[in-house]
Amino acid sequence: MTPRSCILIGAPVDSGKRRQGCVMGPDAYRVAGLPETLTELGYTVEDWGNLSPDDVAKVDELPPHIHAGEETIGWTQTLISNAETAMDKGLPIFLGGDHSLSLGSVAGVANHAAQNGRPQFVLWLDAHSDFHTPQSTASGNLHGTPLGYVTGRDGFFGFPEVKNPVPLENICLIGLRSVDTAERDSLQETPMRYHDMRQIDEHGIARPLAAFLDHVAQQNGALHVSLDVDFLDPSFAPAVGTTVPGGATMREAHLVMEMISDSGLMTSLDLVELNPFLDERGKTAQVMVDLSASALGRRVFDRPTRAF
Ligand code: B3U
Ligand code: MN
Ligand code: MN
Repeated sequence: MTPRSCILIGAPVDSGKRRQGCVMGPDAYRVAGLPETLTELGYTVEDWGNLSPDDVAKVDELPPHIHAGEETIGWTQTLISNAETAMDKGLPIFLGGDHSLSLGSVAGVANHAAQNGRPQFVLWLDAHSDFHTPQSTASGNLHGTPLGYVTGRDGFFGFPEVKNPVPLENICLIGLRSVDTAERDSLQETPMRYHDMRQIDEHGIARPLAAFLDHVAQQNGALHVSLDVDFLDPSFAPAVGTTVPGGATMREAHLVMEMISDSGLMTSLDLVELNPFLDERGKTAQVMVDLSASALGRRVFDRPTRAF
């Protein structure tokens, strides 16, 4: 069951790409009322403030085009240990920060699940598949690599060893519409469940999600949800560096979150890639807070009970 205590972990990671601004993300979620919203839903809320990365010496083995590798290694170290500790106390919500924070958040929660004898599952809500390695990424931006890292792909020199790689069968990606050729080729060889927007247009978003949630429930899994702002269509969520048109609507996104809440399976959550510098009067921060509320139990009615 979803715990009744939420731990807010500010992770103002801005090292995973060149365009700056995600450093302001954690505070934007606070200003948009995330702590109060969770309290109103009946949770005890602990705010651990904003973390900072460990200091890391130069790593010569990383390819030269990798941007700010050492800083991301420092974040990964800090986040792994904070994720492990937070999991004992409640449901951590990692306030990003760009998506490179998930190298640490996911590796950390997976360690905790392994210690408790539970399989770890990951739901990746994103326009991108983020399955690169430091060698396969053309951009050199490490926010494109977290799924590569946490599944135990090679080439992450200088990063903490991934003690409990997430099995590929335990990962579901929804919202894909921008996948690089190198990622696409490796993705297609894996047993991951990946669903692009075409599939969602054709079959709806509920079907693949329901199938995945059933699978997690059958195995008594711990479920980490990683929500990238660009999962949403930029018309609803403009505050992101990598807008890709054709994303999820507000209705699809809320439905996803409500189904996650109904399942009672979510054990940790990332809110990533919010760049408040690009926002329109706080609109995107507010949308992310509202979606978090749906994932944590906010409803119009308890359950639809009346026939029509
Ligand atoms: N796949 C591209 C673009 C990208 C990945 N994640 C985001 N953008 N947000 C890359 O740079 O790896
Ligand atoms: Mn992403
Ligand atoms: Mn993305």
